[in-house]
Amino acid sequence: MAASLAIPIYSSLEEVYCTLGTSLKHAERWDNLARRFNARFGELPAYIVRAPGRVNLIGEHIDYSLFGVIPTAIEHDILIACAPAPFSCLDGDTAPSPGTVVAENLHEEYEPRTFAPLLRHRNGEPEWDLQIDKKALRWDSYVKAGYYGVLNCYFPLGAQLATNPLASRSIPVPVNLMVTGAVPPGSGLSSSAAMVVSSTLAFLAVNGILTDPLRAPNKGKLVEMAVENERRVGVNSGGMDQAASVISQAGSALYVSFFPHLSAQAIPIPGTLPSSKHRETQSIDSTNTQVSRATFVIAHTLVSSPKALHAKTHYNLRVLESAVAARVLAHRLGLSISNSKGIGMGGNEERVSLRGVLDALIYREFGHSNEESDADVERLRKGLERMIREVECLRPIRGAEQPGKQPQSDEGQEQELGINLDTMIEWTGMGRERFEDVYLNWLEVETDLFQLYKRAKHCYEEALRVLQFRDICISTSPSNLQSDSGVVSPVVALAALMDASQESCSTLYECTCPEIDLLTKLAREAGAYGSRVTGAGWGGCTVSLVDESQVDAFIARLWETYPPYRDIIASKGREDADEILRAAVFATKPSSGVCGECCP
Ligand code: NG1
Ligand code: MG
Repeated sequence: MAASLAIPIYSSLEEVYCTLGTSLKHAERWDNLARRFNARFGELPAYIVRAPGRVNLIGEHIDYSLFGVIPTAIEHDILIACAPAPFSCLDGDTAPSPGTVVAENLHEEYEPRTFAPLLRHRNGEPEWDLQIDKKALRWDSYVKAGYYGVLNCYFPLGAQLATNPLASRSIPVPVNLMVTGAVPPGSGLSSSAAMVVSSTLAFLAVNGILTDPLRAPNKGKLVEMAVENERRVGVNSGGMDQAASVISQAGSALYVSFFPHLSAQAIPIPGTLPSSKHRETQSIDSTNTQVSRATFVIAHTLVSSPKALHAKTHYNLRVLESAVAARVLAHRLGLSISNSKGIGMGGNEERVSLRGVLDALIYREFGHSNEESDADVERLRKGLERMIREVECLRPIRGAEQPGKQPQSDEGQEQELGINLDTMIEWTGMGRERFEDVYLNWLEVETDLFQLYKRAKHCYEEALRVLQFRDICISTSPSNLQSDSGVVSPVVALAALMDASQESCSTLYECTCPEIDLLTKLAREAGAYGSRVTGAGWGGCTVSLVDESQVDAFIARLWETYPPYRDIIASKGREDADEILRAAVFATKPSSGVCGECCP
């Protein structure tokens, strides 16, 4: 097995200022943004920064449980042009307070916003307050999220000021900025992370931090800042999107792992692997592999999923269920969770993650090591297989006082049961007060029944699928693989993992919706090797693995068969529908992560 490229995320961010080998299409966007900035603010921007969205190939809803995932940045990105504001360019006659921001967006539906960081006191300590309204979905909340990171890290207040070596002796400058985004919002392609990452970069740039080698954050730090501060908008996300947006390398997928700390590996994507030509030849003779390339095609369900608005009943509820499932498993398996570092969720070591429980099991059964050597990957795999068996003790059984009793009801029915809050607290072995302190004060959720079994089962099985996906991608000899159904090409094996992931997201994690289930089914019928939801789900996009030579036919077939696309064609006519359809379904190339340019 070939070692794939470990990316030095702790090297400096200098390459952010690269000479951009952008295509003409992109160069025009940069020029246009600079022109519009000039027209609005009376000068050219000092910097333009870029952060891309991402598509997740496999590993859904497991990043916050600290399991590795395989996303890749896409070409769609967010650009921010920015400059320190000369006083005369700010609206109004009075001098702006420190760090005032005038934020404009080239897209008309997003209104211009002006805001300034306020000082408030909590427990006697001063802190920055940018007043993010979590109840309203506002585009500038993501700009503010990025700004928080820069203010807290480089302009600390109170006691922090004396102890933080990065602290600036000056005050944050007033900023003019202009945004243009090409990542569709609410679609699982991480427009939010692209906004937060690009906003962080913009505020670092205008305050002179990005160009100061002694203070500029490295890529790992930039990811951490963006993850921590995106949570201020209300979703307790993992770190996949920000890592993909910052660290991705053109032409590769990214294996991102979060345990025991953030690390990333560029892995070749299956486009370079031989694949079977047609889906019908799924089981093929090993000597008969035809060399063709596979491509990822993204298709939008046209169902928008405003994740921040329904976090209580969807995303954050899943985070909580995963965390509590971990706690119950640790309790049931008698695993000590107190001496492992880096296993806690949301910065609390007591809130063990599903990955942390696995680590404690591996430590007890096989001895411990944090290195990701082949032997450790083997231990990880064995540990995952074991946990997949152990999660059976979380089955909600009607009338059972304790988890672990033999199931009595029929499986389908029992899967829907779930457990109520009282039972869940009892299962953790914690007192109510401590439970509330550790879990309910952390995340606000709304549900009658919690699903620990289904969530933990999805998580461990999905984590295993990620390892299998990675193994296939980095295998040096992409010859055909032996599988239960005979010999298959690597692409077919990857596609089978994607299909299994989709099934699990639909039935166990319940993060899809009827439109996603339908679109992935239609994608397979249209010739995709495999197809699945990508991103948080409940709407948004699917990703399909398609033979490169079949991409146009595949896309045309989806336009004809997915009812919402058909409706658009029926109401607008094929020609007028073209632009919408091309934006909804497109092939994607793995793109590079963040970059920026100092303007002359
Ligand atoms: P989306 O909604 O696709 O940007 C979210 C989380 C990820 C991850 C996925 C599900 C944010 C910023 N990102 O992604 O961390 O948990 O869902 O795999 O919320
Ligand atoms: Mg997002």
